[in-house]
Amino acid sequence: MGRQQLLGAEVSYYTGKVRAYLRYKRIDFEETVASREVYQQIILPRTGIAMIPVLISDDDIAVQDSTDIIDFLEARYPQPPVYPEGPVQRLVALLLEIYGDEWLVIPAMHYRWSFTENRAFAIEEFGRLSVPDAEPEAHREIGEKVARPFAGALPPLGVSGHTAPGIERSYLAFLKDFEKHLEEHPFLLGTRPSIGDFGLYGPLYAHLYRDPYSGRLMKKEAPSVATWVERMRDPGPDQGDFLAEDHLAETLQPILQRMFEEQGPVLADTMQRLAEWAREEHERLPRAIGMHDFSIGGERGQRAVFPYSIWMWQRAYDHYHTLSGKARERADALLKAVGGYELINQPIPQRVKRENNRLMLA
Ligand SMILES: N[C@@H](CCC(=O)N[C@@H](CS)C(=O)NCC(=O)O)C(=O)O
Repeated sequence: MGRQQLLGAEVSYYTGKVRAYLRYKRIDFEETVASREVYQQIILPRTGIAMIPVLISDDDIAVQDSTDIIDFLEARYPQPPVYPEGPVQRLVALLLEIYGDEWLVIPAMHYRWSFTENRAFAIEEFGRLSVPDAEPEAHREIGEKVARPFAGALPPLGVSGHTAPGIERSYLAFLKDFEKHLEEHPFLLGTRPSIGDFGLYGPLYAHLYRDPYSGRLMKKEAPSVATWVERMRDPGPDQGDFLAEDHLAETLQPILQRMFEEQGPVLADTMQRLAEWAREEHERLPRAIGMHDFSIGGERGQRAVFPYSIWMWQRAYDHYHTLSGKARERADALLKAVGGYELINQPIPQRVKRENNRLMLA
């Protein structure tokens, strides 16, 4: 097979996730910077939306969405699989992908856009990637313009002066827990990465490692997390294995517990809100359907309701509901211990699907 083309950027969250996956799988690919020109000439015409990352496969199929890209490639390059065979390990991998994709985006965006040093760094980068040939002075100006919608995503994500201390508390507690886990295990589930590691790498690379202020913070507070980022970025030749017999390290429990405590209520409420929304007539499903309350690190705030999260949740939910017998018992014991049992046993009243890169009611 020939080469895959990845359209994205170093500063981009979800591009990092796919890039790490491609490198781990040793898939031959070329990365093209998503400049303004690339958006106009390739991304928009091929996908209909202004989002990265985009994969243009070696047989010219365009795929957007980091999860869809990974699943598309996983079908073509099954070895070594990033979805563990072990049912409990697979469940945990899917859960932590959701946590990385849909929850750690809160600290990632907060640190990038609320701290002057990171913000200036990101703006310069946005400018440089948007118009690579422009003069350096033009980068800041163009960067400011291009960055505006990203920085503007803070209120919908629930980042405010009020929630900021909670976001930082929650992130630092996560770092501490992940640090403890990584002191014993190179990856979440053993000596090789799973879809859960790729999900966490999204926020933990571009924003929380690579942005200068957050990078120093990570190296100081959680040096093993920084080393894990480097291991994910440049995977060595040894491909390792998942822990035998579907074993799960106990050090993952506090991480899952925090996920269910903070993100769990948001997922539950998003499901209800989506079902209510679906009872009325609408032309199409927007990215956000109103606002709801949430708590993070002990602070309460308001954030937008994102139906996309339910598409991610369906993956973990559907996997769990295929389990029976001993596997189900083991999954249930874990879920009860980390506070996720009720949520995963709550039927999804309105499902969603993705078609032509758009989310819609199923
Ligand atoms: N769930 C999508 C999210 C993609 C995404 O949000 N990409 C960002 C860059 S990292 C983007 O292009 N945002 C533009 C926008 O939100 O309009 C994925 O996994 O690919």
